[in-house]
Amino acid sequence: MKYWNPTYECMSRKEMTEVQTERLIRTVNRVYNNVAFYRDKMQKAGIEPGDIKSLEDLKKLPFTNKSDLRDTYPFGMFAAPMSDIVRIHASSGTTGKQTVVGYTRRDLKSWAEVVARSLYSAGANKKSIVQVAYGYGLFTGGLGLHYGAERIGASVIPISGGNTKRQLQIMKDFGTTVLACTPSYALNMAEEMDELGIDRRELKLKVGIFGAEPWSNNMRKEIEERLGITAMDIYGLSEIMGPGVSIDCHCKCGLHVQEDHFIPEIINPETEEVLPEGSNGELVFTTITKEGLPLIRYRTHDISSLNYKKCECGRTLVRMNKVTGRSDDMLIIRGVNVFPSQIESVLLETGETAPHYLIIVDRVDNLDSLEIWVEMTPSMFSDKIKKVEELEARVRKEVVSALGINAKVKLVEPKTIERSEGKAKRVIDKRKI
Ligand code: DLL
Repeated sequence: MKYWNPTYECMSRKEMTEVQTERLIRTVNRVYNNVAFYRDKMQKAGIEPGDIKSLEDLKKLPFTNKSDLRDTYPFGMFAAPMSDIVRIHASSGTTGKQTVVGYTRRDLKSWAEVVARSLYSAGANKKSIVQVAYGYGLFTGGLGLHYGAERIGASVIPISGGNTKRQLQIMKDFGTTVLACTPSYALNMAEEMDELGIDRRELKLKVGIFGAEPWSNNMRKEIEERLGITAMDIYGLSEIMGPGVSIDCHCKCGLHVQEDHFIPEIINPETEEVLPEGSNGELVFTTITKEGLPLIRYRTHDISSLNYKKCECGRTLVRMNKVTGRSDDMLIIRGVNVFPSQIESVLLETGETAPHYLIIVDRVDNLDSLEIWVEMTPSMFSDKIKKVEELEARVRKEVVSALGINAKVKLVEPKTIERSEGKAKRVIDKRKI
């Protein structure tokens, strides 16, 4: 079967609107009655639950920010009593307190359902052997994929992240067909395979379920070629649920959002105005089935756009464009906005370096500087200095012409740049240190 749940994945827009409206009204009542934060916020804005009668009314509701979760740390925004919370996750974040999220039993069921749909959409089924190499623990990646994979009846290998040699041994011995991990870790595995002399034909791997960090389509191609698989993009964030908020289908032309659980909007991050279909802006989600931590108009800071056109795969769920980065990851270099994924795309496009890079931004004499370290391939490493310099100049030219700003490109020895086992760290911004 092609779809895990065709009733919801393929329903008409009219039916979806009815489902969403009913669930939105229920959620607004729930947060108003159970969460002091939302009651106060709505009262201040002069809104009562009764004012929300249709999806059009969504925009009357106030936004929720990550800082609201931090201010009410740890459980202040939970809408269910702790006796009904059966799981707690947290996202580390780079600054300050963690963001804590709680799930009721029903929430866990919904989560497994959306991940089950995602796995089906990516081509997995009950015969699949799924190696979950996302981290298990407070991070939602491991357990999120785990229960979704169990839900479809696949055989799950809960290996978690790290110990790459063992990952590959198990992948080979157990006949893993689906690998779930971050794209940067998948690349790390491909490299380790080359080093160990494992031919990809010795593996049964067919599909990768990659997400939790931005990755370009060029990176997708690179991983697909090196592992001989089809690489699917899975998106999600702990505050909203975890992995499974949206997923690619075989068309790879946008990620279908599980709209009967999460209503997406795109806003202008500065003015907070809702933008029309197709516009690029910040993704905002309202959860409409969650009991533990329902969130109204949660600002993700992720940049994307929405597409309601019919998809070839038959799903009617709205598609969001591949997330190219977060507004807070966007580098402003001498006034020009640059996403790390844009740099990644250019580097991989040249096809002459290894796909491992690090972006270093600094301010020297009051001027921003951009330096890109990119690894040489092992064969290039033995080349003459002149050849290396020529390549440096070529890559630099490509980067400068694509980004429109000056940059220094430095080819570094193989294995100089730290490898990732989870979310990769690609940028060092010394201006912030
Ligand atoms: O990363 C959940 C997840 C786990 C998603 C496994 C997919 C697979 P957080 O740690 O809360 O949750 O981080 C959420 O990661 O706001 C995005 O900025 C980024 N992100 C997640 N998936 C993608 C993706 C998990 N497919 C934050 N593409 C989000 C780009 C992604 N960025």
